[in-house]
Amino acid sequence: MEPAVQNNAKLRFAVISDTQLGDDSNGAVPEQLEEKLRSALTILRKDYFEVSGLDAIVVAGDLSQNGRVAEFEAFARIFREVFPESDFNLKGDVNPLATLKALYIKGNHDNYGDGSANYFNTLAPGGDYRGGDGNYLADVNGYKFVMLSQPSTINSGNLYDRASQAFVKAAMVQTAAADPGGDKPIFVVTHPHLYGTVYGSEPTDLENSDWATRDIKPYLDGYRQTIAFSGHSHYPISDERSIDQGEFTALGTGAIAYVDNERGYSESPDSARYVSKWKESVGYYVEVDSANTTTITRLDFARHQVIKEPWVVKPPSDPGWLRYSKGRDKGAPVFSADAKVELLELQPTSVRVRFEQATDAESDVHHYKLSINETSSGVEVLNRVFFSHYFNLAEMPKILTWGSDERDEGASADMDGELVPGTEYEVGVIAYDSFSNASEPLRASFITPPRSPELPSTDFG
Ligand SMILES: [Ca+2]
Repeated sequence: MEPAVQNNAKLRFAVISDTQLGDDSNGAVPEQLEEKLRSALTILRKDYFEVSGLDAIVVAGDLSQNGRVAEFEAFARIFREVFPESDFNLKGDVNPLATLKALYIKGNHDNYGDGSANYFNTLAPGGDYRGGDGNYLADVNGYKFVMLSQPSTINSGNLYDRASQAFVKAAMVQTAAADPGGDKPIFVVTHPHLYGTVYGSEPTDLENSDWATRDIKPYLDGYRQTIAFSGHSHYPISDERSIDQGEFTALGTGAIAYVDNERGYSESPDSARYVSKWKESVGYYVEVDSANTTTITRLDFARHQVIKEPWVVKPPSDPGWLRYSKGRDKGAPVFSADAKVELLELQPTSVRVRFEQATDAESDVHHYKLSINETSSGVEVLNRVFFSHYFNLAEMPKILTWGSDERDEGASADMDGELVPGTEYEVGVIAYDSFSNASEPLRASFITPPRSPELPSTDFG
């Protein structure tokens, strides 16, 4: 991986989240999860800390899976093992001479059971943290980080109590007042997304849920210099919606533990069709230069690669600030000129299709819709919706196949619809990008074979 570093950066930090160090059954921390954290930190060390320097590592919550002491201790042990120079703040053991700051918050999993008490008995977030349920205002090279934990007072992944809201409000007012020009970024870190910003923060066409809080955004609106990071959903950061600008800039942080996807498709959100979700592991490397331009590089820790092009956020006074608005991708995906739907396994009541994936110039191909219409009536008899697997990054397959009778375990889409033997159908495959633009369909027609005649019984007994 080419380290994408600039020489004039004033601030360099990494952002990771959702390490979920723990097991749902017996409390042991799976070695595989420990290794994923170690591997991500080792890449940050070798490619950045040892090359250009790294000022801080931000962790946007869910260090643990169950809030157990052993899980927080595992996180601390691995962090200190890879970065002995860090101030990773263990309770009663703060190193004021550290050259790397560790900025972390509690996520909803860190509150499970006695998690909140275990967190504070094991760790010391913010180093000099003195109160406020894990909330603190950190300073790194003169840049402020508003660090907001999930409060232990509310049993929810998406709600904040009055004290937490008051903390954010005061931190924003105080930080913004110190920079009247308003160009210096203010970093805000929460565990849930901020409703109405990044991918996963609000319901989509098929998914009737969200991974976001509505309690914090009102205190950030009006501060365009805000750059807010949030985790929780584990949604792919390869998705261009994982950066969003409206009132301010927001980014989803993906996850170290595993990738997750939308519900409501014919394919499971945990699909292991090509690669296990447990392989994926992503995060960010961020630089701020002397002109207050923030460059965000997406990192694929699993494959030790950079993901696509960096995102560049200019300061608010620059006319080029707004690059990542919601409606920015207007172009539809396209199939190559010689692409076609191939029909495999044509059966009396089902068919399987195969096609070369479409591409999209502005964002990503996110999913496909397969529709089958009866030719004579034109009536749609079934449709299936499945992922492009762009979340498998360099292992995204070039060719996809899907069966009309296929449904992943864990998928939630309606599976009504069976073909009738001896009938002519038209099949269409449409590619959708992350911004819901639809390609022209790839089409083919076919006739289902008649049902095989009953074979005579061979049982003469
Ligand atoms: Ca597009």
